[in-house]
Amino acid sequence: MWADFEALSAIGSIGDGGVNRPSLSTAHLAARNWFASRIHDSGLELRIDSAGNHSAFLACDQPGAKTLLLGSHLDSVPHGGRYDGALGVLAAFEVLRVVKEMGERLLLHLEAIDFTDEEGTLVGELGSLAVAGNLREESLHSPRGGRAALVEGLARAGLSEAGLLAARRDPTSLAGYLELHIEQGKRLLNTSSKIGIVTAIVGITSCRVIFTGQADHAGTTALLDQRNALRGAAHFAIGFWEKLEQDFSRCVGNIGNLQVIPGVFNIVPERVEISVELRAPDISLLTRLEEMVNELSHRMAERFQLGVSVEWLDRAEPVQMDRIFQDVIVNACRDLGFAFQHMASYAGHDAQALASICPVGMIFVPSVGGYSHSPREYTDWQDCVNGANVLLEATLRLARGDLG
Ligand code: HGY
Ligand code: MN
Ligand code: MN
Repeated sequence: MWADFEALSAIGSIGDGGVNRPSLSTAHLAARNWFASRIHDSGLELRIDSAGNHSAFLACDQPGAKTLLLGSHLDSVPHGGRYDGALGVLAAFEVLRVVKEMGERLLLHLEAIDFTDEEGTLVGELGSLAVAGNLREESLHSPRGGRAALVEGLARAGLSEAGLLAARRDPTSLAGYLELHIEQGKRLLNTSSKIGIVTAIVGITSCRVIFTGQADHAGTTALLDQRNALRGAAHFAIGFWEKLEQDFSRCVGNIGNLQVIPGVFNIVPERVEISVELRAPDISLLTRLEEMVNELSHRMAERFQLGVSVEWLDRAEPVQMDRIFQDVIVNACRDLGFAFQHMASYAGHDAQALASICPVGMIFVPSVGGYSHSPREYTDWQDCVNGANVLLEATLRLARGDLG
């Protein structure tokens, strides 16, 4: 697993410990080709579905058996870390290799899967939504990464929109999904726990807030006469963070990008596009966050005589992890002697998309410094191995029908 991790980390490496493997980029496709070749070398069956999801498959000999999915994603955020997603795919792959070596007759087929575009540089949880049958055509027409990027990525990967929409799996064929992932935060660090057992994943929604004003000469137009789109956008941003601090302590929000048009020194900005992402542990809080963005953006537009539109993009609902799967992970931790704690995830994961069609469970290991989505992302290798062993133990328990 270590050798595979080192080899994979070199694909799309940016030299400072991070990787740049946005979904369906040449670096991401190189990582997928590497994964396919490793699957071939392992003697496991390689499967690639019409959403581009890549899997290693290990069949059991039980007629009519269901499949237990294990995995995560090989795509990364731009200039991200080398553990996010990659650890989960490699640990799942290692579990299948170990089970194959053991030669034990299990009750479930096992599949180690790499999902397309978990990170949302194109759509978000694209491959897992496709498998769940919940991918909407509208998501492909106005994806949060932009329509052109999606079309180019699909063409580069030899995929099609029709193929994405046809990748639905029969839910009755799945026994469930288990994912090992780095925590991407600091909560495990300050405790004696070696393992996090995920109880729920927050709901995530994103939007573009677009303020429109009037381009004018920056030198001859007095501030009071300006319809300055950036002024409204700036007051919106400040108000957004103040509201988050004052009224939404259990939520998180981010302004990830702000485009100023025409964006030159001597023209009053006539248009500003703000990329906003909101996350909340339950649906009522997520709705209140959305209402706050709508109200604040329209109030700032009125104050500065601007036009405003809020384009809501995809919304991933908050989901609960399966109780039985959580208990199986608890028993695996106890078998292995690892201290653990239950915790919600403020990061989105493919498990979120699959929760609508099968039981899901997630295992967290500590992130040093809590860093993630940056080259500083790091997890001690022993913690990676601990997580992989918990994944193996939990998989064996589920595949033996040992849910006690
Ligand atoms: O953004 C997230 O929470 C995840 O890393 N895709
Ligand atoms: Mn991830
Ligand atoms: Mn991520």
